[in-house]
Amino acid sequence: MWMSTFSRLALPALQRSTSATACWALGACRRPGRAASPLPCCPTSMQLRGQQTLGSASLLLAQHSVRNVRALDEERMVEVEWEDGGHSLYPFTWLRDNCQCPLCTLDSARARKLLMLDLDVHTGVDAVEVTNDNKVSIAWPDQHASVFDAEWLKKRCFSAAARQALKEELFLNERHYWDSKLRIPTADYQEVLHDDKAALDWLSDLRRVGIVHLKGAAAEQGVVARLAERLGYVRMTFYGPTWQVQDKAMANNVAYTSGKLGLHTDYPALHFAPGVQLLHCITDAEEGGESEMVDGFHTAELLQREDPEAYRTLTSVQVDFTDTGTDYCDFMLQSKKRIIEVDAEGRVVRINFNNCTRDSVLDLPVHQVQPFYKALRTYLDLMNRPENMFTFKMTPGDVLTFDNWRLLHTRRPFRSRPDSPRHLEGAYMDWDEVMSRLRILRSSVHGNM
Ligand code: NM2
Ligand code: OGA
Ligand code: ZN
Ligand code: ZN
Repeated sequence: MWMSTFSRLALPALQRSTSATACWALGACRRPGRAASPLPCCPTSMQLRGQQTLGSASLLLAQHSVRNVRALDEERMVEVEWEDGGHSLYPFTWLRDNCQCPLCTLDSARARKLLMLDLDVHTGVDAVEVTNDNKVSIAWPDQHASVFDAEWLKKRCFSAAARQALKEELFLNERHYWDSKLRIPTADYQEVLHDDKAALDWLSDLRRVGIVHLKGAAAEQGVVARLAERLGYVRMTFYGPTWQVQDKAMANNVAYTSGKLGLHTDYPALHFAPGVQLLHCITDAEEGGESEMVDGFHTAELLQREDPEAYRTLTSVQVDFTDTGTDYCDFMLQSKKRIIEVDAEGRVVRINFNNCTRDSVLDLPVHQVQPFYKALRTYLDLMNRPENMFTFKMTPGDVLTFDNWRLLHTRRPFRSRPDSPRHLEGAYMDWDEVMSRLRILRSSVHGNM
């Protein structure tokens, strides 16, 4: 079960994205500028959860067919009128650019062959018509002809609702925020290796909730490598393709001691930090060593509400990170990161913080130093509140898989059994590879979407 504590604050975003999907499914694809009622077919929040939303959207989509087409020469767009009464607009240039014929597309690569150099970005249209098999056919002034499939066009409708729905289908950006009451999503290690539906559920939960507990692996090395191979490949770093978390003499990383680690994301010293972490317990501690996990996106949202000034500081100030040593090979890393990273629309996309590798070099005007510490401390205090922190004790055979761009994690100090030191094996992956596998699994489990 992936169901977790639902942040009240997470709901508005969820409603926005999913109602758009529903509108799209119902064919409410409107012409830009034409007044559409804001959410004409908005279901209740209880209907909105899960990826059935996407599945049902695609099923309904398959029913769309074209009633009529016409070229709007003034606007330089083709207007498609759908059988259900909705309309979509497609710019001439975009249609010519995306001609699906073998001259313009290399089918074996599913990629565009047409060069920008050969695209007339001011092209007109000679004629448009609906074919007998319900496709949209266009004759171009340069004697070229294109034929577009109705479903293909419908999916690429430029309305805000359709774009939002397709974005959600492609990127699954809808997140379920959680706190200490998280009911951690669980999956079986053998099942995710051998069953596509189980693997799809694992990755969907990993994306949406940010953490999944895999049970039932052997207590020996090789498990995280096997999981990465199931999905694609590991993200290599200076700590090797996989790495052993143990209390080591002359440790080259604070994680390789038996001490308490503060809440951190792994590897902010890399400008492109690993997106996903796989952490497998081979030998547990006699005492201590519990994992504490916090939803960095949820708590960033809480910070924005409770202390907007601190939020502004952490989303704007660049902090230096550093990591020097030898492991897979020798390394001397420097990076500059905002601790709370937001995208162009101001949405939080990544948390970057490890106090062990935060550099003493701090490239700030001197008067910004104290406000920075105050903001950081406020965010960490908020995250360390018991109500925001989920605590978990790994036992041998457990694998924690989690979103390293979103979660912060800690380990409590531990004492090993005299004859069997605590041992975790870890590996990183990147979100591109994980999302790639998720999309492939989704199309094989649910049919092509
Ligand atoms: N390890 C576990 O940011 C960090 O240095 C996190 C990385 C050593 C690969 C620890
Ligand atoms: C790490 C880490 C957790 C643990 O190695 O970066 O967070 O439980 N380890 O040892
Ligand atoms: Zn063509
Ligand atoms: Zn870590």
